Amino acid sequence: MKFNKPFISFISLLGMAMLSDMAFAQKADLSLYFEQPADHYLEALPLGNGHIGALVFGDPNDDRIVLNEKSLWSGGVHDSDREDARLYLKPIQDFLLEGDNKAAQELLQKHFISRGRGSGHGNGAKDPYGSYQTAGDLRITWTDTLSSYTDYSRTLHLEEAVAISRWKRNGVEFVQEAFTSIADDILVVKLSASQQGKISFSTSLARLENAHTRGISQDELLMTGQLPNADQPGMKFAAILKVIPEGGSHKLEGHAIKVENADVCYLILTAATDYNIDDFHTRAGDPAEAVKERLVALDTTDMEQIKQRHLDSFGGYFNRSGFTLAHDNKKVSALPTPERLKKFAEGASDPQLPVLYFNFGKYLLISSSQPGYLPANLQGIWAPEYQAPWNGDYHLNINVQMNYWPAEPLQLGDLAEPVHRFTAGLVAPGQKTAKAYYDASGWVAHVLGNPWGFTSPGEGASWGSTLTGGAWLVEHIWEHFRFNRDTAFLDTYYPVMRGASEFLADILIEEPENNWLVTAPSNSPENTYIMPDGFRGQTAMGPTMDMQIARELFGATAKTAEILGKDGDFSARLKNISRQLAPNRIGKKGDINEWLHDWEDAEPEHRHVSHLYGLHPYDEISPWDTPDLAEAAKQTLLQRGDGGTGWSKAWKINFWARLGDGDHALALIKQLLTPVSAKNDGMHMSGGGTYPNLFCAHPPFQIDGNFGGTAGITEMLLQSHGKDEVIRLLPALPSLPAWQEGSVSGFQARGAFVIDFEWEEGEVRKGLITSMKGGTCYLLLPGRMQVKDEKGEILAANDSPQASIVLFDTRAGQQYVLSVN
Ligand code: FUC
Repeated sequence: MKFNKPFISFISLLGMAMLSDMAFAQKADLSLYFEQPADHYLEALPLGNGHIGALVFGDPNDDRIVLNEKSLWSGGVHDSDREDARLYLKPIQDFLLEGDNKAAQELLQKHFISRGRGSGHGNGAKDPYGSYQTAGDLRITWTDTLSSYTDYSRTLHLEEAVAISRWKRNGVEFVQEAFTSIADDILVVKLSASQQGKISFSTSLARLENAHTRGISQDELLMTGQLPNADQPGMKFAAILKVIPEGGSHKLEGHAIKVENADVCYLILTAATDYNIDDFHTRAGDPAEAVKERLVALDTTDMEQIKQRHLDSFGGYFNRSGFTLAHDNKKVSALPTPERLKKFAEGASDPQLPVLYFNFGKYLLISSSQPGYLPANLQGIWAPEYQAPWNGDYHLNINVQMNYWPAEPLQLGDLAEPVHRFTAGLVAPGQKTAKAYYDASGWVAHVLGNPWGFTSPGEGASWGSTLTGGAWLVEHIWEHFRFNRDTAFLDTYYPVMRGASEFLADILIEEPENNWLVTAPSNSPENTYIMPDGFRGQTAMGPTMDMQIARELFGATAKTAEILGKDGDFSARLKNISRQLAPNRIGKKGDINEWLHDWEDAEPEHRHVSHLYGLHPYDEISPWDTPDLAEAAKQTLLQRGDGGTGWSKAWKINFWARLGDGDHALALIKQLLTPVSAKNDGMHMSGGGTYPNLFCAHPPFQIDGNFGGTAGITEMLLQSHGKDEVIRLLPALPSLPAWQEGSVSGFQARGAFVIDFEWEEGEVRKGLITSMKGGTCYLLLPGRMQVKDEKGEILAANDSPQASIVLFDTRAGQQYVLSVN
């Protein structure tokens, strides 16, 4: 068949019209878009205000919104320390010093793990350790489900933090709009239609266990419950749902509220527990009263104002920073999100997908971590489970830390408050653990963390002995200072740093071959060595990661003491000890040794790359300060390969970015964006990727990879680590054409500088540095560029085509312009 020309152009016009309609439905870099309701939570749209989390399925027949309250944990405060463990410390260390790791590990498993069931091997919901749990479901069951619906779409708008579903039924267009407000601490769902009187549904709150829902008025449902905690009273919780219809009628019917023929209807939900964030040994007030009071205090006469307050509070975080790439491929980027993932994996160009992933990570951080609440956990704030994988806890050997990697560089350091507070909360229980196991001063936390102050070793020798989990958390305190130069903050947290240093300084022992100081017993997170005699084990002394963390912690504590003008002797002691720590060593394969000896790896492609902690997040290894070690780090990564779990791939983006290899970093972004089916939510130790709703797949769903991926992208665009904290623009830009034009705004560098810049043809063309605290700015100034102050005076110029490091003094609040010479 032959078409004439006018017909073809009619068809293409039609195509364009459809495309622009779809483009209206989503912004390629700022929305998640679907053409079906979710039938799995890994297809649902996440909302959160750091306290209340929601996963919206968007079903026009019977909608499910999974609810979470950040502190809703089973279990409770419990003594998991073995009081006699310290008696076994020396015998275990002696075995290690003699090279009998097998005997050391066996003794450790018998006497040096946590008391009781520990985390219940990741299934501790009914143990004292507990599990993060869902608060239940909010259901919206429409009255008319017989006639079918058409024209369905649902979109998560990241800039507004609003989830919208649309559909048509019997010629009427329906819209469901949902958001969680940081400002008012509520979830709001608005149901509207294109004709009056069409909103008819019933709504209920359901939880499968330990809860009871009842109507407390014609328009309010109250769910209350109490979770298990071994033989003691567990956590109490409550959720309240209020229905505010306009027009029509409504009434309480059993445990549900039925609304008939309304024009518009709002649902408002809030939730609380009796967890006391300031002191987890005591209980906060009755959560049922708390939620009722919150609703009484809320003025619902002007719902538009509530929406505006939401947009303002969320936007206040989201709009601080931005990243754009100029190129788009609308043919792919206008498709539903799961199809974009699929096409991207097949090799289609979709430059906006990594940008979307970046924006989504920022969105998730704002939504799952707000000051005054617990940190983002293994699933952020989103869990439909009663037994979350690994209890949805705070793993301290990479996971919770990775959650916070994007915070400081995206000017969201205030959202790291929960992890700083959490760290401070570990000091008291960690002091007890330090005494019980090591007879040491200071405080320790190992691999596991929960809201109940768990600091004991884990219950398995093969993974539970890493004793630098707490020290790694302290890095976030120091990094917060590096980025913000906030001395008052440092003063507040100095005792936490000091205590972590005291512990490590106290427990180090001298190994016999080189007389280096080492930790013992410990693990290199979850990896297995093969000793020359063939023994495969995990219990070790002086794993490289511990040594790197110790150097970082001692250095940070000593510097802090100097800044604060205190503890001169202690800081001298730390500096002295630092010099005796086992150094990084390059092994026979050209890689960095993971253990004190150059032992073989039982799993050469193991997901943890702990011995590169010194490359990232810590910065004692870099291509410019330590080129040999940087080369060995590269060999390590090549030998490890690009596989692994979601978070492992995300970490590797950061590693390659720090090695200045944007192409390899982009290859890892591709790896991380490998589509994983929502149904693949079982436990796998490799394979990671991305679920249809862009949640990171370990599998199962684990949010750390989202945050690590976002942080990795920032590392590709801006770095400020290493000696002198030199600001480097585009340190690891991929060579792919699609990345050659773009912009960055509001990224933060160490030294308290905020940076904006634009690039074309892969070259920075202009930029702006805002100095927040004054001080000297070290900048790797791109070739043929200059820096001027606000008066137009040239402060630094680079006449050569190569980038070169310049420094200039800045004043707080002043801006410095980068332009081409
Ligand atoms: C660490 C990792 C696992 C998983 C768990 C929650 O132990 O080794 O892969 O992420 O945390």
